[in-house]
Amino acid sequence: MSFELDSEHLATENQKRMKWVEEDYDHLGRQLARRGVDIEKLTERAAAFRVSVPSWGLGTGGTRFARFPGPGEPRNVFEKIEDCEVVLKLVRSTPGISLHIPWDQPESPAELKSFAQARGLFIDSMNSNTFQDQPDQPLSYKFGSLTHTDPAVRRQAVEHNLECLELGVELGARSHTVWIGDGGNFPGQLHLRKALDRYLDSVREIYRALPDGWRLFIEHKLYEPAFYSTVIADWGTSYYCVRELGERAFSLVDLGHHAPNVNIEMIVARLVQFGKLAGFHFNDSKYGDDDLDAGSIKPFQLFLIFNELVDAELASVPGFDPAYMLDQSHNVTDPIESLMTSAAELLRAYVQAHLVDREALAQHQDGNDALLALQALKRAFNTDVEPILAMARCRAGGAIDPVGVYRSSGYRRRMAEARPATARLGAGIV
Ligand code: LRH
Ligand code: MN
Repeated sequence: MSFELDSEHLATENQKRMKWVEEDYDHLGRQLARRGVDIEKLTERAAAFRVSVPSWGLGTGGTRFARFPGPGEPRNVFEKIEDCEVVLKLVRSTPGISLHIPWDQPESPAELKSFAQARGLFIDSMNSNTFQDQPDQPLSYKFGSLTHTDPAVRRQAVEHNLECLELGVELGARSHTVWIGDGGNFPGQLHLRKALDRYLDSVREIYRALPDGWRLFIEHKLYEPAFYSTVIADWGTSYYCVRELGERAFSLVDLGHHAPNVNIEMIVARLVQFGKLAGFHFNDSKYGDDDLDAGSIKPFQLFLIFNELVDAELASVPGFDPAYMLDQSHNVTDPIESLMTSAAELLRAYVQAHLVDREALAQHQDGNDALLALQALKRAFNTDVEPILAMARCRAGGAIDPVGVYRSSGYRRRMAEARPATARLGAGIV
């Protein structure tokens, strides 16, 4: 496929919008100057913000009931990378791709790596998969993987993770993410303490094989696919495990993996304080692990999470180096549009969090002035920073209006022609 989203079209579309961006940017600049904020410095920070895209987010997602494929779906990892190039071209903040194995297993790792590099992309985190059985797999993960009662199944799951590490080294990745769905559907099905012991025995082997300079990310999740007990169900269990494993193990926070109303920004503050925050799988949800677009349901929560992250960044908390990744399932939208929009929503929360007057906030906190403390946060959250986001994208060679440029480019229509749909109807997240 050689259809390029050409720079001329991008430039023309930006030209149409440049006047209002400059007007709004200058106006916001004056407003922020009154608050002692230099808009140019903030725009530089915005331009440096990075978030990785999940390879599994480029196809249409689904649920256990059904998946309704969209036109021009990527049929392999190379076409997923082509679509990631479009996202990067238009929003400029997404050079990293997280891969999922075996969904993205390449025949030639070197070919895949150079294919990505040629498009300005790099392979970020590797993700193993012991929550599905592969066609030629000797032993089933129906009753678990790294925590299975059968040592042979645990062995098989550990081996798969070790293969992901080896492949990741060839692809230039620097971290490995382990999420397992292991758990039980009924009381008594699992011995809750022994299951965790088995987990630690297995993951220690993976940790021991971690290549130099790599980090291991442990991802907790409250429930699903297990519906009564999940072995790594919450941040406390994850934190205990990463402490047990060693200094290169960290706890990854997927926003959708918590019970409704859990204070996720406080979990973030704790993991930052303990020096064990791996980073994030950003998305949003109303009920369960809905994997909806980041900032689409609870934008204030997203802001409060970035408020904790920016506070740590400005305080130069030792070892603070979170990996920002999206992990979403695009069931009813064009995945490219959702990924671009979500990357922008993360950047919005990050820039707004830099607008918090932290000196004033500290005074209100020390003075127990709850109302003014909240107002200090709300004032930042209620600031429309869109001109900064648009200007940062535009100065970096991206689009002032990514979705507008993408739609008028006809990319999806061209992909629908170039990528005849495979007759793969069915269900599931990918
Ligand atoms: C589990 C999860 C995990 C991935 C999967 C695709 O719900 O968040 O991060 O492996 O989604
Ligand atoms: Mn996730």
